[in-house]
Amino acid sequence: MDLTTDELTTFTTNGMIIKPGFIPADLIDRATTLVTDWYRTDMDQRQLVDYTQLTFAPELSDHPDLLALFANPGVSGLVGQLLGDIAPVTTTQIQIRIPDDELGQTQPAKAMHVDGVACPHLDPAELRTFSLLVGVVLSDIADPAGGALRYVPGGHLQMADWFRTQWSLGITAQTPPHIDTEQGTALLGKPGDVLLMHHLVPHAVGLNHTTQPRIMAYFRVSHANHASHRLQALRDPWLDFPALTARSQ
Ligand SMILES: O=C(O)CCC(=O)C(=O)O
Ligand SMILES: [Fe+2]
Repeated sequence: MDLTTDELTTFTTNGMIIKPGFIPADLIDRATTLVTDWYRTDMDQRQLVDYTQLTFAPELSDHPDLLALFANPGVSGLVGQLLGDIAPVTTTQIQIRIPDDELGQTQPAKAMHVDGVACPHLDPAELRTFSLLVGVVLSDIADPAGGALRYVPGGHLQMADWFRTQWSLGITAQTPPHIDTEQGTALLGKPGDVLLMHHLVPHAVGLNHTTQPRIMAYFRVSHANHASHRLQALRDPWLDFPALTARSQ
């Protein structure tokens, strides 16, 4: 179950690791049933902008069947290997990209960004950062045009450089121009795949031109000390990853 040396090297270099089919099928079935039932019966399209900015199915964010995707020993073990001590994870974010054709409005796209810094809907002087994004794929994502998450491999090092040398708190740009224009690599996958992504990896999402909703569950994980050094963690990409510090030098 451990991350291999190659995977740790991939994480250091690319800022992310994908573990295909990592979550047991029964946990995935319970979570997908919950979310797809909500999608069919409880979703209120008038709240689409809020859902997209924050979370879909907000009333399910602490549901045990969603939290179980993170709290199972396998995922916790991987996270512990990267971060060591973590702050408790108490909420799930659900992100759905709805097929364009099913909407009477456009679902807002997300330009290249790192989470928690200069969020368009928040005060740019406020940081809502964390250490590691854990993404669990809950639908088949076979087509990059299906609203797939797009990430920039290695972008965590470029972002840290920008935060160190060009950026200051309160700036509203979410990334430097050379990152903003990147297309990014589409995260394709199947239910049960897990993405472990460094908090500084820039990513974006666009419209879903297919007929299937694209569904992800995300957990934002903080190293136990993250809240006391948010600014430094933007500039030192390994501050929250004690196990990787030596490897990245
Ligand atoms: O829709 C997604 O998969 C990711 C959305 C995103 O980047 C975010 O909510 O911060
Ligand atoms: Fe994001």
